[in-house]
Amino acid sequence: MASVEWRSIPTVLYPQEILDKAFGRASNQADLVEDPDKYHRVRKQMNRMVQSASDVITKTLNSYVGRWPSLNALTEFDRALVDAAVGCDEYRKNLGALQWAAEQTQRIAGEAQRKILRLRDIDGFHKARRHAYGRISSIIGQISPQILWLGEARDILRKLPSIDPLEPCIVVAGSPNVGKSALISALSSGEPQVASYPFTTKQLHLGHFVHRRRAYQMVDTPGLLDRPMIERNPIEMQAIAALEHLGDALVFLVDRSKGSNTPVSEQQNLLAEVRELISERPIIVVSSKSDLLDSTVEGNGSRISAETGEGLEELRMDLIEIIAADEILDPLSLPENWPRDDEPLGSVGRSDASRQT
Ligand SMILES: Nc1nc2c(ncn2[C@@H]2O[C@H](COP(=O)(O)OP(=O)(O)OP(=O)(O)O)[C@@H](O)[C@H]2O)c(=O)[nH]1
Ligand SMILES: [Mg+2]
Repeated sequence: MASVEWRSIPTVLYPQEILDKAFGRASNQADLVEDPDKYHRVRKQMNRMVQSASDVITKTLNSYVGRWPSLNALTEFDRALVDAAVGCDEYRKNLGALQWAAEQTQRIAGEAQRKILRLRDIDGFHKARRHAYGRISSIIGQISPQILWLGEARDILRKLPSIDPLEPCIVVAGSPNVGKSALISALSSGEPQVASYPFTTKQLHLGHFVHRRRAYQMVDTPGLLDRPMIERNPIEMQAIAALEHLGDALVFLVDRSKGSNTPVSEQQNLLAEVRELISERPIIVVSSKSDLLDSTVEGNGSRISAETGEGLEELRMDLIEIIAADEILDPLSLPENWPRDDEPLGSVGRSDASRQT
Protein backbone atom coordinates (compact mmCIF):
# COMPACT_ATOMS: atom_id res chain seq x y z
CA MET A 1 0.00 0.00 0.00
CA ALA A 2 1.84 3.08 -1.19
CA SER A 3 0.88 6.55 -0.09
CA VAL A 4 -1.94 8.27 -1.91
CA GLU A 5 -0.70 11.38 -3.65
CA TRP A 6 -3.91 13.36 -3.28
CA ARG A 7 -2.31 16.28 -5.06
CA SER A 8 -1.89 14.30 -8.25
CA ILE A 9 -5.56 13.53 -8.83
CA PRO A 10 -6.11 14.92 -12.33
CA THR A 11 -8.47 17.77 -13.20
CA VAL A 12 -11.96 16.67 -14.11
CA LEU A 13 -13.26 18.31 -17.29
CA TYR A 14 -16.80 19.65 -17.43
CA PRO A 15 -19.26 17.43 -19.33
CA GLN A 16 -19.40 19.87 -22.26
CA GLU A 17 -15.60 20.01 -22.37
CA ILE A 18 -15.44 16.24 -22.60
CA LEU A 19 -17.85 16.27 -25.53
CA ASP A 20 -16.05 19.15 -27.26
CA LYS A 21 -12.75 17.34 -26.91
CA ALA A 22 -14.20 14.11 -28.29
CA PHE A 23 -16.08 15.60 -31.23
CA GLY A 24 -13.23 17.97 -32.06
CA ARG A 25 -10.74 15.12 -32.19
CA ALA A 26 -13.21 13.10 -34.27
CA SER A 27 -13.54 15.86 -36.90
CA ASN A 28 -9.76 16.08 -37.19
CA GLN A 29 -9.64 12.35 -37.71
CA ALA A 30 -12.29 12.55 -40.44
CA ASP A 31 -10.20 15.15 -42.29
CA LEU A 32 -7.36 12.67 -42.53
CA VAL A 33 -9.38 10.14 -44.49
CA GLU A 34 -8.32 9.96 -48.11
CA ASP A 35 -10.38 8.23 -50.72
CA PRO A 36 -11.13 9.59 -54.21
CA ASP A 37 -14.52 7.91 -54.21
CA LYS A 38 -17.02 10.03 -52.28
CA TYR A 39 -19.23 7.13 -51.23
CA HIS A 40 -16.35 5.21 -49.69
CA ARG A 41 -14.76 8.34 -48.28
CA VAL A 42 -17.87 9.47 -46.40
CA ARG A 43 -18.52 5.98 -45.11
CA LYS A 44 -14.95 5.77 -43.75
CA GLN A 45 -15.15 9.29 -42.37
CA MET A 46 -18.38 8.69 -40.45
CA ASN A 47 -17.07 5.41 -39.20
CA ARG A 48 -13.89 7.01 -37.98
CA MET A 49 -15.69 9.92 -36.34
CA VAL A 50 -17.86 7.62 -34.28
CA GLN A 51 -14.87 5.50 -33.36
CA SER A 52 -12.60 8.31 -32.29
CA ALA A 53 -15.30 10.23 -30.41
CA SER A 54 -16.04 7.06 -28.48
CA ASP A 55 -12.33 6.40 -27.92
CA VAL A 56 -11.71 9.87 -26.51
CA ILE A 57 -14.70 9.70 -24.15
CA THR A 58 -13.95 6.19 -22.98
CA LYS A 59 -10.31 7.01 -22.42
CA THR A 60 -11.10 10.23 -20.57
CA LEU A 61 -13.68 8.65 -18.28
CA ASN A 62 -11.63 5.55 -17.63
CA SER A 63 -8.56 7.62 -16.87
CA TYR A 64 -10.52 9.35 -14.11
CA VAL A 65 -11.61 6.02 -12.72
CA GLY A 66 -8.05 4.70 -12.98
CA ARG A 67 -6.29 7.69 -11.46
CA TRP A 68 -8.61 8.07 -8.49
CA PRO A 69 -7.43 5.85 -5.68
CA SER A 70 -9.45 2.70 -5.17
CA LEU A 71 -11.09 2.86 -1.76
CA ASN A 72 -10.31 -0.78 -1.08
CA ALA A 73 -6.61 -0.09 -1.47
CA LEU A 74 -6.60 2.76 1.03
CA THR A 75 -5.45 2.62 4.61
CA GLU A 76 -8.12 2.89 7.25
CA PHE A 77 -6.98 6.40 7.97
CA ASP A 78 -7.19 7.53 4.36
CA ARG A 79 -10.60 5.94 3.99
CA ALA A 80 -11.79 7.79 7.09
CA LEU A 81 -10.53 11.03 5.56
CA VAL A 82 -12.32 10.38 2.28
CA ASP A 83 -15.49 9.46 4.12
CA ALA A 84 -15.44 12.67 6.12
CA ALA A 85 -14.37 14.81 3.18
CA VAL A 86 -16.71 13.64 0.44
CA GLY A 87 -18.35 10.38 1.55
CA CYS A 88 -17.10 6.95 0.54
CA ASP A 89 -20.48 5.84 -0.84
CA GLU A 90 -20.78 8.87 -3.10
CA TYR A 91 -17.18 8.41 -4.17
CA ARG A 92 -17.83 4.82 -5.21
CA LYS A 93 -21.17 5.53 -6.85
CA ASN A 94 -19.95 8.47 -8.89
CA LEU A 95 -16.84 6.74 -10.18
CA GLY A 96 -19.07 3.77 -11.01
CA ALA A 97 -21.30 6.07 -13.08
CA LEU A 98 -18.30 7.11 -15.16
CA GLN A 99 -17.45 3.52 -15.84
CA TRP A 100 -21.03 2.86 -16.87
CA ALA A 101 -21.00 5.85 -19.24
CA ALA A 102 -17.76 4.67 -20.83
CA GLU A 103 -19.32 1.27 -21.50
CA GLN A 104 -22.50 2.80 -22.92
CA THR A 105 -20.47 5.03 -25.22
CA GLN A 106 -18.58 2.07 -26.59
CA ARG A 107 -21.77 0.16 -27.12
CA ILE A 108 -23.40 3.06 -29.00
CA ALA A 109 -20.33 3.47 -31.21
CA GLY A 110 -20.31 -0.24 -32.00
CA GLU A 111 -23.97 -0.19 -32.98
CA ALA A 112 -23.47 2.87 -35.19
CA GLN A 113 -20.53 1.27 -36.92
CA ARG A 114 -22.44 -1.90 -37.65
CA LYS A 115 -25.26 0.21 -39.03
CA ILE A 116 -22.93 2.20 -41.29
CA LEU A 117 -21.62 -1.10 -42.63
CA ARG A 118 -25.14 -2.17 -43.60
CA LEU A 119 -26.24 1.14 -45.13
CA ARG A 120 -25.88 1.90 -48.83
CA ASP A 121 -26.31 5.67 -49.11
CA ILE A 122 -24.20 8.68 -48.19
CA ASP A 123 -27.08 10.37 -46.44
CA GLY A 124 -27.57 7.31 -44.26
CA PHE A 125 -23.90 7.39 -43.18
CA HIS A 126 -24.27 10.99 -42.05
CA LYS A 127 -27.51 10.25 -40.25
CA ALA A 128 -26.05 7.27 -38.41
CA ARG A 129 -23.13 9.35 -37.25
CA ARG A 130 -25.39 12.18 -36.07
CA HIS A 131 -27.64 9.72 -34.29
CA ALA A 132 -24.64 8.20 -32.46
CA TYR A 133 -23.40 11.66 -31.45
CA GLY A 134 -26.81 12.48 -30.05
CA ARG A 135 -26.94 9.34 -27.98
CA ILE A 136 -23.39 9.80 -26.71
CA SER A 137 -24.18 13.41 -25.73
CA SER A 138 -27.20 12.23 -23.85
CA ILE A 139 -25.18 9.63 -21.92
CA ILE A 140 -22.70 12.31 -20.89
CA GLY A 141 -25.64 14.57 -20.02
CA GLN A 142 -27.02 11.85 -17.79
CA ILE A 143 -23.83 11.57 -15.77
CA SER A 144 -23.23 15.29 -15.72
CA PRO A 145 -24.08 15.61 -11.99
CA GLN A 146 -21.60 12.84 -11.22
CA ILE A 147 -18.88 14.49 -13.30
CA LEU A 148 -19.45 17.82 -11.58
CA TRP A 149 -19.40 16.09 -8.18
CA LEU A 150 -16.03 14.55 -8.98
CA GLY A 151 -14.65 17.92 -10.04
CA GLU A 152 -15.61 19.42 -6.70
CA ALA A 153 -14.48 16.37 -4.74
CA ARG A 154 -11.10 16.55 -6.41
CA ASP A 155 -10.57 20.08 -5.10
CA ILE A 156 -11.32 18.87 -1.57
CA LEU A 157 -9.27 15.66 -1.77
CA ARG A 158 -6.23 17.47 -3.14
CA LYS A 159 -5.79 19.16 0.23
CA LEU A 160 -5.78 15.97 2.28
CA PRO A 161 -2.55 14.90 3.94
CA SER A 162 -0.60 12.21 2.07
CA ILE A 163 0.93 9.78 4.52
CA ASP A 164 3.08 6.86 3.44
CA PRO A 165 1.94 3.78 5.37
CA LEU A 166 5.29 2.09 4.76
CA GLU A 167 7.27 4.69 6.70
CA PRO A 168 6.97 5.41 10.40
CA CYS A 169 4.53 8.08 11.41
CA ILE A 170 4.45 10.16 14.56
CA VAL A 171 1.18 11.75 15.57
CA VAL A 172 1.41 14.98 17.55
CA ALA A 173 -1.54 15.75 19.80
CA GLY A 174 -2.50 18.11 22.58
CA SER A 175 -4.96 20.89 23.37
CA PRO A 176 -5.29 23.86 21.02
CA ASN A 177 -2.34 26.23 20.87
CA VAL A 178 0.07 24.06 22.87
CA GLY A 179 2.71 24.18 20.12
CA LYS A 180 1.99 21.08 17.99
CA SER A 181 2.68 22.77 14.67
CA ALA A 182 5.73 24.56 16.03
CA LEU A 183 7.17 21.22 17.20
CA ILE A 184 6.70 19.64 13.78
CA SER A 185 8.40 22.59 12.11
CA ALA A 186 11.26 22.44 14.58
CA LEU A 187 11.85 18.69 14.03
CA SER A 188 11.36 18.78 10.27
CA SER A 189 14.05 18.85 7.70
CA GLY A 190 12.75 21.50 5.33
CA GLU A 191 9.48 23.33 5.43
CA PRO A 192 6.57 21.22 6.63
CA GLN A 193 3.69 20.76 4.23
CA VAL A 194 0.33 22.22 4.97
CA ALA A 195 -2.75 20.10 4.43
CA SER A 196 -6.26 20.01 5.84
CA TYR A 197 -8.46 17.63 7.72
CA PRO A 198 -12.01 17.52 6.53
CA PHE A 199 -13.20 17.99 10.12
CA THR A 200 -11.72 21.36 10.84
CA THR A 201 -11.03 24.67 9.23
CA LYS A 202 -7.56 24.66 10.76
CA GLN A 203 -4.61 23.69 8.64
CA LEU A 204 -2.52 20.77 9.72
CA HIS A 205 1.20 20.39 9.35
CA LEU A 206 3.00 17.44 7.90
CA GLY A 207 6.71 17.17 8.37
CA HIS A 208 9.41 14.57 8.28
CA PHE A 209 12.98 13.89 9.25
CA VAL A 210 15.30 11.19 7.96
CA HIS A 211 17.27 8.89 10.20
CA ARG A 212 19.30 6.02 8.73
CA ARG A 213 17.47 6.34 5.44
CA ARG A 214 14.04 6.00 6.98
CA ALA A 215 11.67 8.93 6.69
CA TYR A 216 9.90 9.58 9.97
CA GLN A 217 6.69 11.37 9.14
CA MET A 218 5.03 13.70 11.61
CA VAL A 219 1.45 14.80 11.45
CA ASP A 220 -0.38 17.12 13.80
CA THR A 221 -3.97 16.87 14.84
CA PRO A 222 -5.60 20.29 15.06
CA GLY A 223 -9.26 19.92 15.86
CA LEU A 224 -8.98 16.16 16.09
CA LEU A 225 -7.52 15.16 19.43
CA ASP A 226 -7.85 18.43 21.23
CA ARG A 227 -11.25 18.50 22.88
CA PRO A 228 -13.29 15.99 24.88
CA MET A 229 -14.38 12.97 22.88
CA ILE A 230 -17.97 13.42 24.02
CA GLU A 231 -18.18 16.49 21.78
CA ARG A 232 -17.25 14.41 18.75
CA ASN A 233 -19.48 13.43 15.89
CA PRO A 234 -19.29 9.88 14.52
CA ILE A 235 -17.22 10.82 11.50
CA GLU A 236 -14.59 12.48 13.67
CA MET A 237 -14.52 9.42 15.91
CA GLN A 238 -13.90 7.30 12.86
CA ALA A 239 -10.86 9.39 11.96
CA ILE A 240 -9.64 9.31 15.53
CA ALA A 241 -9.97 5.53 15.58
CA ALA A 242 -8.04 5.38 12.34
CA LEU A 243 -5.25 7.49 13.83
CA GLU A 244 -4.43 4.57 16.05
CA HIS A 245 -3.52 2.45 13.04
CA LEU A 246 -1.62 5.27 11.43
CA GLY A 247 0.73 6.36 14.14
CA ASP A 248 3.71 4.35 15.30
CA ALA A 249 3.99 6.68 18.26
CA LEU A 250 2.13 9.64 19.66
CA VAL A 251 3.63 12.75 21.18
CA PHE A 252 1.28 14.48 23.57
CA LEU A 253 2.16 18.07 24.37
CA VAL A 254 1.16 19.72 27.62
CA ASP A 255 1.51 23.47 27.81
CA ARG A 256 2.22 24.36 31.44
CA SER A 257 3.24 27.91 30.69
CA LYS A 258 1.35 30.78 32.31
CA GLY A 259 -0.07 31.96 29.01
CA SER A 260 -1.61 28.59 28.21
CA ASN A 261 -5.18 28.73 26.86
CA THR A 262 -6.26 25.49 28.51
CA PRO A 263 -5.87 24.74 32.22
CA VAL A 264 -3.36 21.96 32.87
CA SER A 265 -6.02 19.84 34.59
CA GLU A 266 -8.11 19.92 31.44
CA GLN A 267 -5.09 18.97 29.38
CA GLN A 268 -4.52 16.03 31.72
CA ASN A 269 -8.11 14.89 31.26
CA LEU A 270 -7.63 15.01 27.53
CA LEU A 271 -4.43 13.00 27.85
CA ALA A 272 -6.31 10.33 29.81
CA GLU A 273 -8.89 10.14 27.03
CA VAL A 274 -6.27 9.95 24.31
CA ARG A 275 -4.45 7.22 26.24
CA GLU A 276 -7.61 5.19 26.29
CA LEU A 277 -8.25 5.68 22.59
CA ILE A 278 -4.70 5.13 21.42
CA SER A 279 -4.00 2.30 23.81
CA GLU A 280 -2.00 0.21 21.37
CA ARG A 281 0.68 2.77 20.64
CA PRO A 282 3.45 4.24 22.75
CA ILE A 283 2.74 7.77 23.95
CA ILE A 284 5.41 10.25 24.92
CA VAL A 285 4.21 13.12 27.07
CA VAL A 286 6.24 16.31 26.96
CA SER A 287 5.88 19.78 28.36
CA SER A 288 6.05 22.32 25.57
CA LYS A 289 7.31 25.90 25.53
CA SER A 290 9.98 25.11 28.14
CA ASP A 291 11.51 28.53 27.51
CA LEU A 292 8.45 29.99 29.23
CA LEU A 293 8.59 27.59 32.18
CA ASP A 294 10.20 28.18 35.52
CA SER A 295 13.04 25.65 35.51
CA THR A 296 12.98 25.11 39.28
CA VAL A 297 9.27 24.33 39.50
CA GLU A 298 8.88 22.27 36.35
CA GLY A 299 11.75 19.88 36.91
CA ASN A 300 9.92 16.61 36.26
CA GLY A 301 9.48 14.88 32.91
CA SER A 302 10.73 15.87 29.50
CA ARG A 303 10.47 19.39 28.30
CA ILE A 304 10.91 20.83 24.91
CA SER A 305 10.98 24.24 23.35
CA ALA A 306 10.39 24.74 19.68
CA GLU A 307 11.69 28.23 20.24
CA THR A 308 15.11 27.49 21.77
CA GLY A 309 15.48 23.86 20.65
CA GLU A 310 15.71 22.54 24.19
CA GLY A 311 14.96 18.83 24.41
CA LEU A 312 14.29 18.41 20.69
CA GLU A 313 17.17 16.07 19.88
CA GLU A 314 16.39 13.98 22.96
CA LEU A 315 12.77 13.71 21.85
CA ARG A 316 13.83 12.74 18.34
CA MET A 317 16.09 9.97 19.65
CA ASP A 318 13.37 8.75 22.03
CA LEU A 319 10.96 8.51 19.12
CA ILE A 320 13.40 6.65 16.91
CA GLU A 321 14.11 4.25 19.75
CA ILE A 322 10.53 3.44 20.70
CA ILE A 323 9.47 3.07 17.07
CA ALA A 324 12.36 0.70 16.40
CA ALA A 325 11.60 -1.26 19.56
CA ASP A 326 8.01 -1.60 18.49
CA GLU A 327 8.88 -2.78 15.00
CA ILE A 328 11.43 -5.52 15.58
CA LEU A 329 9.27 -8.30 16.91
CA ASP A 330 11.43 -11.10 15.60
CA PRO A 331 15.10 -10.20 16.06
CA LEU A 332 16.13 -12.63 13.31
CA SER A 333 13.69 -11.34 10.68
CA LEU A 334 15.06 -9.04 8.02
CA PRO A 335 13.35 -5.77 7.20
CA GLU A 336 10.95 -5.81 4.26
CA ASN A 337 12.66 -5.51 0.84
CA TRP A 338 16.01 -6.32 2.39
CA PRO A 339 18.21 -7.92 -0.30
CA ARG A 340 18.76 -11.51 0.69
CA ASP A 341 21.83 -13.53 -0.25
CA ASP A 342 19.81 -16.62 -1.08
CA GLU A 343 17.35 -14.79 -3.37
CA PRO A 344 18.92 -15.58 -6.81
CA LEU A 345 19.33 -19.25 -5.95
CA GLY A 346 15.80 -19.47 -4.62
CA SER A 347 14.28 -17.94 -7.74
CA VAL A 348 16.27 -20.24 -10.09
CA GLY A 349 14.94 -23.20 -8.16
CA ARG A 350 11.39 -21.96 -8.49
CA SER A 351 11.53 -21.35 -12.22
CA ASP A 352 13.13 -24.78 -12.76
CA ALA A 353 10.29 -26.36 -10.89
CA SER A 354 7.67 -24.51 -12.92
CA ARG A 355 9.32 -25.57 -16.19
CA GLN A 356 8.93 -29.24 -15.29
CA THR A 357 5.20 -28.98 -14.77
N1 LIG B 1 7.75 30.70 23.66
C1 LIG B 1 7.36 29.68 22.94
N2 LIG B 1 6.26 29.79 22.18
C2 LIG B 1 5.88 28.74 21.45
C3 LIG B 1 6.60 27.52 21.44
N3 LIG B 1 5.98 26.65 20.64
C4 LIG B 1 4.90 27.31 20.13
N4 LIG B 1 4.84 28.55 20.62
C5 LIG B 1 3.81 29.57 20.32
O1 LIG B 1 2.55 29.10 20.72
C6 LIG B 1 1.55 29.46 19.79
C7 LIG B 1 0.83 28.22 19.28
O2 LIG B 1 1.76 27.39 18.60
P1 LIG B 1 1.28 26.37 17.50
O3 LIG B 1 2.45 25.58 17.10
O4 LIG B 1 0.52 27.06 16.45
O5 LIG B 1 0.27 25.51 18.38
P2 LIG B 1 -0.71 24.35 17.90
O6 LIG B 1 -0.79 23.37 18.99
O7 LIG B 1 -0.29 23.89 16.57
O8 LIG B 1 -2.08 25.15 17.82
P3 LIG B 1 -3.42 24.69 17.05
O9 LIG B 1 -3.03 24.13 15.75
O10 LIG B 1 -4.18 25.96 16.93
O11 LIG B 1 -4.10 23.71 17.95
C8 LIG B 1 2.24 30.21 18.69
O12 LIG B 1 2.10 31.58 18.93
C9 LIG B 1 3.69 29.80 18.83
O13 LIG B 1 4.58 30.80 18.42
C10 LIG B 1 7.77 27.45 22.27
O14 LIG B 1 8.46 26.44 22.35
N5 LIG B 1 8.09 28.54 22.99
MG1 LIG C 1 -1.35 23.84 14.72
